Amino acid sequence: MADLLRLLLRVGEKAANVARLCRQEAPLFQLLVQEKTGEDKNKKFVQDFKTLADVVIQEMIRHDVRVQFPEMAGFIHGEESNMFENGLGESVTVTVCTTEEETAKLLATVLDGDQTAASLLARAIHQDPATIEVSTDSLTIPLKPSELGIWIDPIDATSQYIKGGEEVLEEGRLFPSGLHCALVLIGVYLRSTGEPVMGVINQPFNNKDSADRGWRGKHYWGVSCGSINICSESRPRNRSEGQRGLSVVLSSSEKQAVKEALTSVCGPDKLIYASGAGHKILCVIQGLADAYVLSEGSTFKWDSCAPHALLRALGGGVVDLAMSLQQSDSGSQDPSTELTYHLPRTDRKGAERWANHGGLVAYRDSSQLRSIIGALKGKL
Ligand code: 2IP
Ligand code: CA
Ligand code: CA
Repeated sequence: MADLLRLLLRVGEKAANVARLCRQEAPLFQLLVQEKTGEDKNKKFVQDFKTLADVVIQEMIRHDVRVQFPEMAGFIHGEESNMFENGLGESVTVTVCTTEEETAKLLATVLDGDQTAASLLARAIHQDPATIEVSTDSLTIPLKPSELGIWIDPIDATSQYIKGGEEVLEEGRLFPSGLHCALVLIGVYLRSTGEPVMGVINQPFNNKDSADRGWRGKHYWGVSCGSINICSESRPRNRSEGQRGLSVVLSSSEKQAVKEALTSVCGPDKLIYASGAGHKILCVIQGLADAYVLSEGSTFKWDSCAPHALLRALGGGVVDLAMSLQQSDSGSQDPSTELTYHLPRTDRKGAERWANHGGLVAYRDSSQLRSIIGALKGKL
């Protein structure tokens, strides 16, 4: 299944090209940011453009995976629906066609006849991405496409993507907000058990090239199945927890009770607030924080599947917080609390069926997870 990994890295790079293009090209950028002013007469259509960028990316990934792995066709899910209503109230199904011209024609109908914008998008969708160098050649992954499903979040942290804050990232430092929080997330899970087994994360806006001032991206990947655990990121060194306390990243909207409970295990200034669910898990993967705690059911399977696979490859994971709080203190982590990706909640409708409803804790080290669960027990 190294073929699937290579394909997902390539299609993740194409997705990043589309995301960058929508900010670089004036006709597309205008559509993206006009929403900010809220004064545009055609507001509904303009608001829809950021969703269109998401839909286009998701459909492109779905199309490319389906072409190479037809067995996966019915199991490629994502955040977005491909039914789209244009400014004229017409419903259009957004699909990626065989040729660039056909795709451009279809996109023009969604974009109310805006040929320029449609052609720019279609070109990026059909263009081959730059080659990604990864040492996956000797990698044998014992999985069959007919056993797997995929979760796609075409752009996570859309609000940061639209806002466009530019940060110059520094190694070893967590930057809470900005364009770098926007991520393309592609996660692969086992249909039978729901375990996340492979993940690709593309960060379209990692750094700006000093020569041409264009954005350059970065990609991260991981595979975790059976005895195979490989990740593009290395396991960060464990600093002594006793000396410094844990560092935990949270959503700025996290409950006061959670913040207070965590101060008992966190060092001073070790509660950090950052944007983007995917970005926060990436911070844990990179060792910029020890854990990400979320007490609400405000993330979805497409947010956590890809980064969860990377964390597993590093010896960590993502657990359901509510379930973990109910477990007795046995000293060891119950594997059944890990999030799974194959079953919807039958008592909910729409996107809510796929919410990580119990909240979550993303961690690299299970003893740190135990300290966090211990601190939160009885406090929520
Ligand atoms: C969002 C996005 C938000 C996050 C929310 C996700 O996904 O990652 O940033 O909230 O949970 O569902 P927060 O930043 O408070 O953690 P999207 O941008 O795809 O809607
Ligand atoms: Ca998301
Ligand atoms: Ca999204």
